[in-house]
Amino acid sequence: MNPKKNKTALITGINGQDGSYLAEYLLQQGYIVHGTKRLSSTINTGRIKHLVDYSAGTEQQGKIILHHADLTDSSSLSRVVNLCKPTEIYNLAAQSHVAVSFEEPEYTANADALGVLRLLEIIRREKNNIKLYQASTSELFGGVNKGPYDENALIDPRSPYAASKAYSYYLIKQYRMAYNIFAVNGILFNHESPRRGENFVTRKISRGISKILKGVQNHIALGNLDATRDWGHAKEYVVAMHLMMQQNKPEDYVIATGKSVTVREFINYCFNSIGIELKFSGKSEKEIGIVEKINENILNKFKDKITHVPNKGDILIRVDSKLFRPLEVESLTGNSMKAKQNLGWAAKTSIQNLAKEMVKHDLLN
Ligand code: NAP
Ligand code: G4F
Repeated sequence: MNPKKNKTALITGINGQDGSYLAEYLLQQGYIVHGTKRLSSTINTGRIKHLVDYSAGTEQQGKIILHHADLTDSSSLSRVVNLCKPTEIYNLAAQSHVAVSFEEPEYTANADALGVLRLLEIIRREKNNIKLYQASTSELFGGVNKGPYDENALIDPRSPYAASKAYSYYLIKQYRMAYNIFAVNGILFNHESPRRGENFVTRKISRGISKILKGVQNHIALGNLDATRDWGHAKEYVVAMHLMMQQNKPEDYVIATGKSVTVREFINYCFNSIGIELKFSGKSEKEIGIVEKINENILNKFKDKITHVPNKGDILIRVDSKLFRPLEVESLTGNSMKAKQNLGWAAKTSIQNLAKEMVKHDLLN
């Protein structure tokens, strides 16, 4: 008998970037996959539409089974856990945007901090040994020193988002110790893909390039170009989530590539992938990215999708001070040696290939 056959997973936030990849991965592993979405997600299910069977007029008959639930509503969470009786819960749902958390701090805390408390309380009361994966984050580390950060690094949150995730991080540890619940924090560094939300910087850049080349906009407005991030591929990171949940002992893991680059370098990788070389000049909000050189052999590969070819000297990147955050995390690099040793997991996709994949996807779609 396939030992994985009886496993039932519940993924909160299944229609997010990570939820969609994790659902595909767990289906491949033989799981029965349930997921939660919100009423407002009805227009947001693009990433999982290939996993849902709408023909029957219900969302209960596809490869995955969808339920309505909200992290701010414990009765909805409790109802869904009761209905699908999961062996593993992956809590990926969150108000996941750092800048938005400064504008909606109370809502962010309700969903990202108290939401986890609600799930832990349900698991504690159910007494069914349900395992819990909590989507924790490198934002915990805040950047007080240079890193690379591992599982023992100082927690120093710098946004309402990070403070909420810090609360849930500690809660996971406490419930593990107090009630012997199998609960783990996956401390994931930034991970991206063609499915990344459009308001995160990497996707804003890849989509912005596509819009420039289709004549829809003439430049991309961005905030802090000096920020440094350790960017990996989301499709690989969901495998690490699953591995953490299969260990004998529940433990927290940092998941990262170990290499980081600035937003400006990421912009260059994206433009270079389609044959455009930029030159940056000016400082802070006066900084601009100007076309320096065009390699037509590379750009011509996409000629069917391009309606506007930029010229040498065109300004394609501008800095807008409104996009700076009240408090910035300047630099994040992770050390995932523990994951390599215990889980056999390591990141594979280079930042250059990630940038290339995202730009190509946005140009072709
Ligand atoms: P995402 O694309 O923003 O997906 C988040 C999901 O949460 C969406 O499906 C959203 O539903 C749902 N959601 C938001 N508020 C909710 C609420 N109150 N109740 C129920 N569902 C709610 O995020 P992601 O990039 O896949 O990230 C997944 C998780 O990992 C998040 O918890 C994030 O904070 C964390 N994380 C992400 C990264 C990263 O680099 N991607 C790194 C570290 C940690 P709607 O579609 O309805 O809005
Ligand atoms: O893409 P970002 O919004 O991601 P951020 O803030 O690092 O958060 C992401 O990663 C975290 C893990 O470290 C997750 F926990 C979190 O849920 C989320 O997935 O911004 C990256 C950097 C920042 O320093 C930001 O200031 O890019 C800088 N940036 C510059 N211009 C911009 C922009 N960010 C956004 N979103 N939009 C801009 O125009």
